This record gives sequence, structure tokens and C-alpha cells, in this order.
Amino acid sequence: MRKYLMLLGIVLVTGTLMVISAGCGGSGTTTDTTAPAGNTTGTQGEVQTGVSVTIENFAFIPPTITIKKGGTVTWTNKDSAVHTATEDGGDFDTGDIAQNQSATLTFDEAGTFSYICTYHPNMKGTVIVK
Ligand SMILES: [Cu+2]
Repeated sequence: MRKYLMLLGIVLVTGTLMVISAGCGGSGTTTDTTAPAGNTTGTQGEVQTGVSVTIENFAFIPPTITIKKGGTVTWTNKDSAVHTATEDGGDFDTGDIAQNQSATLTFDEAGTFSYICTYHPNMKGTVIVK
């Protein structure tokens, strides 16, 4: 009878310890995986309302930008040649931007807009509105 009680006690203690360690391990793992994932999303999800694009050496820098809906994009031409930022389907057009001049457009619609320079169609850029 005593042996049986002792065995029962060991089983109970072992069982309790297993539950405790399982509980700690479980919550610890969850916290570890959630934190970095949340940080990554936060950094990537940061969308600016106003972004500047430099036109230099016949290129849009940076070529792809992301802004918030209702945000603005300002293109500044550093080249001596005249450039434009013109959406492929005609959704937006800055018109001519002369050297050291800027043009700012507001984007009220969400979407991905590819644009070129009408004088140099090999110049390509993308505005992503979120
Ligand atoms: Cu151009």
C-alpha cells in the first residue's frame, strides 16, 4: 500500500512538472516568433505620405517608391535635359521638368502606376499608392 502511494505521488509530481515546463516553453516560443515578425512588418509597412524622386543621369532615383493614398511625389530634375514623369496609361503627367526644376503630384487612388519619361522612354519608374 505504501509503495503504491509513493508511486502515485511520483507520477503526480512528474506530471505537474511536465505541465509547467510545457506551459513555459510554449509561451516562450510564441513570444520569440511574434516579436521579430511584428518588427519586420512594422518596418516594411511604414508608408510615407511625401516622397522625393531625383531625376539624374537619365534615370529616376529611386525607380520604385511607395506612398500612402493622398500622398505626394516630387520629381526634381538634376539633368540638363528636360524630362517628364508620365504614366503609361496617361493617369498622371508632370509635364516638362527643366533642369533644377521640380514637379509635385498628389495620388488619391490606390494602385501601382508605371511611368516613363516621354522624351526618353527607356527611363522607367513605378509609384505604388497604398
Ligand atoms: Cu527624359
